[in-house]
Amino acid sequence: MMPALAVSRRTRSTPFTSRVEAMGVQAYTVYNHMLLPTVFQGIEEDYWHLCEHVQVWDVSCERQVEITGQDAQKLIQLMTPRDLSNARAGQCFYLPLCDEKGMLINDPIAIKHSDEHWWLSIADSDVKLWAMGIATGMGLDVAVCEPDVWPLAVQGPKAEDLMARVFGGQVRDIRFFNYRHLNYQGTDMVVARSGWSKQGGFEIYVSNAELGGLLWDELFSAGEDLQVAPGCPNLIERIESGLLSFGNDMDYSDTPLECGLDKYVSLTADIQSLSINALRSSTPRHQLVGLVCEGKHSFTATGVYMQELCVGEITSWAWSPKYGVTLAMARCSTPALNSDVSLTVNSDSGPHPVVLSGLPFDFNDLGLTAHEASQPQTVTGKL
Ligand code: THG
Repeated sequence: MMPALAVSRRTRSTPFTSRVEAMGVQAYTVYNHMLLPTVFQGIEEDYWHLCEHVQVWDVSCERQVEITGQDAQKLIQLMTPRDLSNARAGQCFYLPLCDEKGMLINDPIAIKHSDEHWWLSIADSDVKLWAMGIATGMGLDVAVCEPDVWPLAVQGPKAEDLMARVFGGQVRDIRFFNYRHLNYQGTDMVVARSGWSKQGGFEIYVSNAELGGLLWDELFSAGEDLQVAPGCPNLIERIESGLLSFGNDMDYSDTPLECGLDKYVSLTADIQSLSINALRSSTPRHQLVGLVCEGKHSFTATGVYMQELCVGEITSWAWSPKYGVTLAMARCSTPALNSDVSLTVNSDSGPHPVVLSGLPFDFNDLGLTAHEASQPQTVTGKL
């Protein structure tokens, strides 16, 4: 039997927890000291549903770190090596946050309200403490806090139709990684086109706990014929889509240049960022890559081998029912990646060869075709 998670004030509940439990959540993880559902019907059932219909996700654990004051933009720029000099209100930005050695601290979505007001919608690490430390140490004119805002994600191909029924047709005009202030029952809410899946959708930054319950219920009644269901970030979908998980695929010991986040690092820009000098002179020691393994496996051991030599470790993996292969993300040493020698991993059934891929996976290039939920799954690639 799986041990249960003992919930207390330290493992914070959310305004949606009662709904999530009434609708059959099967497991939680703890993220930013808060409950995050991980399974409803089953990982594979949830996956197919997400790819075909629409789901409502309690992602309240994506806490907001709010930075306000004269130096707000200055502090945000110090925290990230991504050039934000052209950032406008109404936009969201995926940001690596890095320390003075160039090591990752977190990878939030930043929401710009104005030069003097930003939110960082954080992954699982204590960004508020780090931001407060920099602000105090450098004497910046800012206030840093974690306001009570609970993101609710609406994800899947029918997400836009469902959102239009609840918030009006204006949601259709919100572009990817942009947001608008929309009124819900007299309360202003930030609604962005974003979310931790590649099936399309929105995130509602719910700023009133009581309205949160109402909104949850309204999304479910308005979406009945769209087969709306409760969901959560899905392991299979996010690996297929190449979305990285801080704490799993990268952590405090990686630079963004070692995780394929190069396009969010503005190496040549003239910016005041704590990490930019270190990143300019750094040489990647390892690289986060994709691995594809024929068949359905359980990677209980995480080593990646070049003959007898361990040259890397698997950071996340999942069986892909759509492509009929097991996919993994792995952190591999740079010299091993530049060699022609093939790589192997160990599963519950012994050693297996793997095909190396960039991230996100390019399934066309791998010669893999997508199967629908009802089709038999066979491997057809050049694996
Ligand atoms: N939504 C919100 N907050 C979050 C997440 C989220 N905080 C934690 C975590 N997720 C942060 N990590 C990511 C990682 C990837 C993306 C979003 C958040 C993402 N990336 C797109 C991609 O990789 O293609 C687009 C990035 C871009 O190019 O701008 O969406 O999900 N509120």
